[in-house]
Amino acid sequence: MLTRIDHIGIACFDLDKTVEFYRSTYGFEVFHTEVNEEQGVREAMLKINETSDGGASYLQLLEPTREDSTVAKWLAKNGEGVHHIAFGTADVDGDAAAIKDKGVRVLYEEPRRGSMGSRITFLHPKDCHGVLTELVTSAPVEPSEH
Ligand code: CMX
Ligand code: CO
Repeated sequence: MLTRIDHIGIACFDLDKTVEFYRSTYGFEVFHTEVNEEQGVREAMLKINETSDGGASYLQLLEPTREDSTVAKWLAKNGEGVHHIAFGTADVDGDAAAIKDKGVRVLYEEPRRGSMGSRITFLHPKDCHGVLTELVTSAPVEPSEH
């Protein structure tokens, strides 16, 4: 069951400048940063609120680390902006299988590693009315250095 908005993924050209915009404009602080080489991104997670299921909701600011990454390709075509939405679930495997059975393309055979040790998969935007949709099961971990 999808129980929350885990994050909104926002693609940007310059992560440090974008982090500074969210800090100085809204007062959102960086909760966690990491590089995910498999996804080809350097990212910052800004925690917006905690939720009643023990999870949280974040903004995920994404800067590409290489030209051939999905985010670099998307930025070249669209410029900066909202790239995807992610729903949180306690069971990404079960929810992905159930959604696949409804005829929506699930992009990964098995969930892959996402932010902060989470397990993630994606649904094809063309099957979701134009919205690239991620499913996330969080890992119960402490924030890392940033
Ligand atoms: N939102 C909505 N539509 C999108 C999209 C997005 N983010 N990215 C691509 N599309 C659309 C394109 O506009 C295009 O539509 P048209 O044919 O009408 O022009 C179509 O999908 C195909 O796009 P493409 O540019 O040819 O891109 P690809 O098919 O190579 O890749 C996708 C699209 C969804 C398969 C790829 O982006 C993907 O695998 N995404 C999942 C991984 C990811 O996004 N990782 C980065 C974030 C990591 C994280 O959140 O942790
Ligand atoms: Co994401």
